[in-house]
Amino acid sequence: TSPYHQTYAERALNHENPAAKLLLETMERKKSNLAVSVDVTRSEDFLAIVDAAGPYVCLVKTHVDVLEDFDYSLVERLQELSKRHDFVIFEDRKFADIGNTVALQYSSGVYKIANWSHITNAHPVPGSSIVKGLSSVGLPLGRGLLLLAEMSTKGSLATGSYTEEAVRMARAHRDFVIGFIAQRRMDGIGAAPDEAPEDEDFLILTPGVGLESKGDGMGQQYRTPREVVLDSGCDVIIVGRGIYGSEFQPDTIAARAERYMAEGWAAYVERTSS
Ligand code: S5P
Repeated sequence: TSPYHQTYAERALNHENPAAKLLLETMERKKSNLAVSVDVTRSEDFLAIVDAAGPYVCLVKTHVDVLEDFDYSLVERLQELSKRHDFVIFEDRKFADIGNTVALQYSSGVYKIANWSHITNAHPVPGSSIVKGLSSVGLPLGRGLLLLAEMSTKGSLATGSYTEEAVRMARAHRDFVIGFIAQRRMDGIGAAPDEAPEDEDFLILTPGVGLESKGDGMGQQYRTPREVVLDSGCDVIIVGRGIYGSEFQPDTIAARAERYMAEGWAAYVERTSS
């Protein structure tokens, strides 16, 4: 059976990469394929949102560079919450430079992303040297990388042969590249029928998910959890403003997260039982 029909628990066994395994096991344990994306500028709001949504999510996606009062102690508090609520951490850094530069950006600077983020991501635009650079830092630490094979935005250039090349790049580095940011399953894409490895199992993490809105007036496009998980076969739904809104009210955040979690899981149950 294809990853589309397999359970997250079955798929955890197919993965050697510790970050991929951890994510799949967490999804199964918590019965959640929901990731919350927390794009706010104050650490206090950031931690309150993570704490409120934490019980309902398998993963927290961060953009630590938008925090105007960032201090490295924030990382320790995030790690505490990650232990308390049992979620994986994904810094959405979208690396896009030459191997040597991304290795420095990943390991060093103010954020030292590789120290604490189980998963990060990169644009495939520089070619496979970006994976080499990042894996020189991340692989010894048991980290995992997602390639941006597609984007959720209107007019995205990551389509067609670009997407196919991204999948080929991942296929050549399966120890470190655990999957994609994409809008649909990528199994077998860009491979001749006899070329796609039979055990190919990439994780698909998908942003652009919302129940109340179709877009944000700045190019973002939203689909529902059901469309994303059942129709398109994606594994993790990434929801930001649909959960934390503009008020950052803990009760509202928890209620919305619970709703997205329920919808995402129901779509997965329907998919794996069909
Ligand atoms: O194609 C993409 C890739 C990413 S990682 N489209 C996206 O929206 N993202 C990220 O997902 C984006 O950077 C933001 O952090 C999140 C979506 O947030 P929302 O508030 O629109 O749900």
